[in-house]
Amino acid sequence: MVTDQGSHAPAVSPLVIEERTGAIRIAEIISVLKGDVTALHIRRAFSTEVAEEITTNFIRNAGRKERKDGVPGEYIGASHYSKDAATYFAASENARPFVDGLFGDLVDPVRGLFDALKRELHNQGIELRLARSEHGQANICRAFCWSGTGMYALEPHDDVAQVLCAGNDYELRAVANNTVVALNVYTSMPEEGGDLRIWSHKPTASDRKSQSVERTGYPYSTAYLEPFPSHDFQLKAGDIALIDGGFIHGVTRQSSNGKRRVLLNSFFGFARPHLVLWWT
Ligand SMILES: O=C(O)CCC(=O)C(=O)O
Ligand SMILES: [Fe+2]
Repeated sequence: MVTDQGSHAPAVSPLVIEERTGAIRIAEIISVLKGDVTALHIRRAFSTEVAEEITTNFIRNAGRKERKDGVPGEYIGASHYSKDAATYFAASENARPFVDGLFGDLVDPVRGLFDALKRELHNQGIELRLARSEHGQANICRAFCWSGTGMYALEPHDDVAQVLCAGNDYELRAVANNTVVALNVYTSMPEEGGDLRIWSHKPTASDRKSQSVERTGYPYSTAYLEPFPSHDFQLKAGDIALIDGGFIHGVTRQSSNGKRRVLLNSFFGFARPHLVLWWT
């Protein structure tokens, strides 16, 4: 077996991909959570009417902001990325009314998935809950609309560096030792592009160091990614994608006229054998 001692070439990690149309099943979600499936794409997982209503609520939302951390895009909600726990949980509490405003009185796909997963894990003796601290509790999701104009609308990155680098005051840091699942729920998609691309590579700490992205996991260069095969998920409003966020992924260039690309996003994973945390 190849071990990573820093001097090895970055390893190819095989992608296990499942794509189909229809309702999402709990067993499939758990297969991503356990690391058996790398990426699960469910087409038409929820109705386009619900998708349209959430998109309208995103556009009208008074809490919609421009990102100011070097990642081009707009968002509603809080991100733990580069924040200490006190700041993140306070930001989560402040953003809650705006996150709730995305859904109004809809029965929404994120809460539906959370509740169903919570029920099944509970039957298995495992607790699922939102991450929390004395400063507050995470929200169920945040909403994003990426606006990068280069080769990618969202540059290639991994979602684990930011979890590994979370301070000691974060209970969610323990999830970095297991699969960090990213849940992406698409409510609006452009006519062209905006694919979710995932590469056959799960960087190690030394891989990140070699690319100077050990604290951010963002962005990986085209040259670095060149040796790795990739898979593109072509998405439509109403689709759900769950991926192992440890694999490098990004969003391809999108048509700039017409519909925006809007998604709801959350992370979850095992912090301990009997505890799954969920955060944003
Ligand atoms: O927009 C997407 O499809 C992926 C989003 C993503 O990777 C992230 O928010 O970390
Ligand atoms: Fe990501």
